[in-house]
Amino acid sequence: MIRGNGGELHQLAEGDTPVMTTAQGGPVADDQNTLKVGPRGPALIEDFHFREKIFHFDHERIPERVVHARGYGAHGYFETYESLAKYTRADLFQRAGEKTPAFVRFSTVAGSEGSADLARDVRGFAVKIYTKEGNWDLVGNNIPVFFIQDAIKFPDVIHSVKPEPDRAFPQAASAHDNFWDFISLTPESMHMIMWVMSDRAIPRSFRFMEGFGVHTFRLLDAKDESTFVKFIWKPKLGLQSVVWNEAVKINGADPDFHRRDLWDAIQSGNFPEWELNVQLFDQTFADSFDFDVLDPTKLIPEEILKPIPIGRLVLDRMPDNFFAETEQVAFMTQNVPPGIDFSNDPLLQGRNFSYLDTQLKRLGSPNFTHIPINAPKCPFAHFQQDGHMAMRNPVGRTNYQPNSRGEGPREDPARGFRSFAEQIDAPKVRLRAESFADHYSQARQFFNSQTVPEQKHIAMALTFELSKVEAPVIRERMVAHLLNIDEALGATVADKLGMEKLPKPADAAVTPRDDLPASPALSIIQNGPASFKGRKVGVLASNGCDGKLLKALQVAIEKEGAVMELVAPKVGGVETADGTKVAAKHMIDGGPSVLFDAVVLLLSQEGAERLTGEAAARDFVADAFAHCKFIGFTSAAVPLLAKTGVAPDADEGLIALEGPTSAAKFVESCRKLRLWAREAAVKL
Ligand code: HDD
Repeated sequence: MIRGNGGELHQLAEGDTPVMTTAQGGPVADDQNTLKVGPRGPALIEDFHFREKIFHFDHERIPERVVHARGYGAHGYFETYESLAKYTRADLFQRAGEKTPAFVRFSTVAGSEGSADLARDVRGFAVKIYTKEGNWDLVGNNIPVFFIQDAIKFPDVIHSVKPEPDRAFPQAASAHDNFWDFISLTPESMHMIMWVMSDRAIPRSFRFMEGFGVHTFRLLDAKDESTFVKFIWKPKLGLQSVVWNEAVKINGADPDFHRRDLWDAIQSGNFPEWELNVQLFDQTFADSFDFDVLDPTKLIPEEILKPIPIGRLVLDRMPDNFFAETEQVAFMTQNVPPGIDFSNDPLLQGRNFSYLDTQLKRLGSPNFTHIPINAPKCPFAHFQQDGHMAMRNPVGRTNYQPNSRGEGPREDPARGFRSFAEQIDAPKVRLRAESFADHYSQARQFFNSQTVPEQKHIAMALTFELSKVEAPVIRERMVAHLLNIDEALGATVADKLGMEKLPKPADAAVTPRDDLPASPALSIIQNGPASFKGRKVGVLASNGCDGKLLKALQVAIEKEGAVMELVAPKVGGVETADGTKVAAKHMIDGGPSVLFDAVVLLLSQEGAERLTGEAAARDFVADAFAHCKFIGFTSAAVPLLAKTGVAPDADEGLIALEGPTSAAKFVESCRKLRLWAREAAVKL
């Protein structure tokens, strides 16, 4: 129901259905039939209710975001751990334990609003914190570096990844000529490319990914002294991604996989949490660091500069209305409170123009700050007035400063935002700094920091993407870059693409370094969770299955903080051997194993016999095995395993469930999330 600002127009008794009205408030008598001359028409233009209804419907859409169109948001709060007054005068960091309201929107970059969640893509991680001194927007990604060094190239990188302009495909996919053509001609993108080809680009859940502010920012203390800072969000539930073969299938089985995951978690009270970490450094560190801290294609390894946790973000409430909040939320990098300032990173400087401009296009009025999701939650006062949809206008006669009536707000040099007074004496030029010229060393460091399965996934992703590129010259140019990152990687990709001979390594402005030590913080597998908390087990059950074991599984899974969902031949559920009826969440065709982190085959002999004949059941098992998941099974389920070519003792990821204590043991094994040792055998 839509409520007017002045309260309810129609006073309702408890239980009454409200009277439908037009947008002007007029009660409606008939919403089923247009006004016509006689029952068989023609229709009359006089029908103002019909015209208003259709007019409004015709205008329901606003332009989707030119990037990050598909997103999902949630409300929550940021809690400060300790006072950071030593480094910043930003109000939200002054008092230990203080909670500040926040709104977060996660997104994919390339796909349209209706695209699938598991595209191989960067994920946006945009946080708006409604501080007492104005909104702070930390508009980050789940990857700490970016494709380009200068904002002037942003339209090019985005044009290249979006659907090609003549044919309008592929949707939400970088696997096409235009993208790789641009990338192969842009060596500065190589570090980011390694991240995008890694499993970071196919996260299992928004809840299991990191967020990065990417740029170097400044913190300013009460005396305007500056400390450089990089911001990192770390998920309390640890990192986790899926594998590509799984991602492709999830997109078919549940294109809203990430949305549903966040919705389910928050609605069931399992509020996801991230810690905000900072890497703090001064000019001396910046001068001595191997790379330029203003270059957004570089990161500072955590092993060199330890991130310090300074607070936590908890998401505990879904929006009431997706459009009003998630679609209309307007993030802007230039929204920083006093005490936080920009660096000269040329990408950040360009972003500070783009975000304000894009909101006007999207939301249609300079008054987009009047929309509740964008309005500050602190007192505010200015003389900006009028314009489309102005909801708040100054009252009284005076709408300017200075004025001789002593009316209206005045600026306050002590409390207001002050920029860092950096001395700059340099010519006005269009030049890229030489300190930005090393494009391969950190790409190599990233690759060297991955575990063997992760390195393999990168090689497979590159092969897949380049296999979709039609022009051999683009494939060759990319392999030439890969040879500068890791020779074996370049050779593997070339071989898998069927290239007859290796190209010459690409010319490098700076010789790639091989003395940068591996950084374990860059690997997902080395930063997984300690428990199975927040994960999901799919139990494939049949009539006549062991009810006690089912109960024991449920108890063990819930004790771990995970969720169990029942998959059955019929969604009505199953009747266990002891006659208990249990409802299912999915029927087998609608609940493939790609939707779960681990699976159990809880079958009776008769159930197993029936299911061995069903493709969906065989796929359930085959995919769980191929995706290196832990599989619990009752002895009656062995024929189903056999039918899919899986030996019940193939590896330690296959766990026979005998008796109620086996349930707890199975859940304990699941803490490892995946049995990567199996991967070589399944040849995914
Ligand atoms: Fe951007 C949206 C993150 C570079 C221009 N960007 C947008 C969103 C995120 C990012 C998370 C979605 C916000 C939301 O949920 O509404 N963008 C980044 C990061 C970048 C980056 C981490 C590099 C470090 N972006 C970047 C550049 C430009 C833009 C260089 C332009 C010069 N970005 C935009 C935009 C968008 C946007 C066109 C589209 C919709 C919007 O802003 O509100 O202004």
